[in-house]
Amino acid sequence: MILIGERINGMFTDVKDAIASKNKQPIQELAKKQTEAGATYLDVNVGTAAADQEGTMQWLVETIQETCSTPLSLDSQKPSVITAGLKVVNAEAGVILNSTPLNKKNDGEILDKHIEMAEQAGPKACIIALTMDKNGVPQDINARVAIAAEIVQKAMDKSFDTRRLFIDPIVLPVKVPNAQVQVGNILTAMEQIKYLADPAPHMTIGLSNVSQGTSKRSLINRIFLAMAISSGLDSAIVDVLDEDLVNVVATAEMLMNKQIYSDSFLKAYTTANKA
Ligand code: THG
Repeated sequence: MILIGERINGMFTDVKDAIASKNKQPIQELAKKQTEAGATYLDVNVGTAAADQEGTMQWLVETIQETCSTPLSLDSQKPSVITAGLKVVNAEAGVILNSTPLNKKNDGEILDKHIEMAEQAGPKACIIALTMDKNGVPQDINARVAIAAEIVQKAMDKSFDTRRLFIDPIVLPVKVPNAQVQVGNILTAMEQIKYLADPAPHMTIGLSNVSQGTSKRSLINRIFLAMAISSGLDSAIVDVLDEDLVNVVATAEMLMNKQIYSDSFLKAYTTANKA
């Protein structure tokens, strides 16, 4: 399972404050802690508070890279913010261009641009493409799969290896009125999306979205993660500092025969995955 640490996101007040005061220490601490907890990539999202999103992305990337060599996932729906991040990122060990919709009313064919940018960034650069287009986030299974098919088609047309593509069916909070049905829709969509290409694209989600505003966040996150792994999820943006959540990943993968059972399977997983 490819785990992308979610914590360096301006949505969290500690990160927002660090950005506002240009205080490197909390950012570097979060980078190191998430790496030790087993993050394959660190998501970097400037949030919405910063006035200069491009400059903030560069400051975050440079600040993290001063202490940590874990590959980064540059997270923004604004192509100019991704471009800014790519100018300073070390992409040798990998980088993800995260939160790319197929296309957008004001920014045009974003996925086309991002595939070119990923090619320029290096052979290990990947893209997380959202099943989202100029009409917004689809609300049913077929529309999600149809957009995913267009995403895969674009990658194949441009000879972009489908293994460098992560498809994200967009998780909505279960608490949003009338959105509860979306959780099941996402699982069914994932089961279909993985057959769109051979080799299959990766499947990823922003796990914590599902529990936003609820009273039992970590329980909901853990159960949904296990269900999604059973539906083909092989990557997720998660709170890797939640040790029980990482144990869910190890257990689900063992139950799906992706890791051999031994009495110490939890320990074996964490030793293999922790830096
Ligand atoms: N798909 C992709 N990328 C994504 C998302 C996605 N990136 C951002 C987000 N969604 C995933 N990351 C988070 C990070 C934090 C939270 C949810 C998803 C979160 N934050 C607290 C909240 O809103 O309640 C912040 C409050 C706090 O604790 O300080 O839940 O879906 N590709």
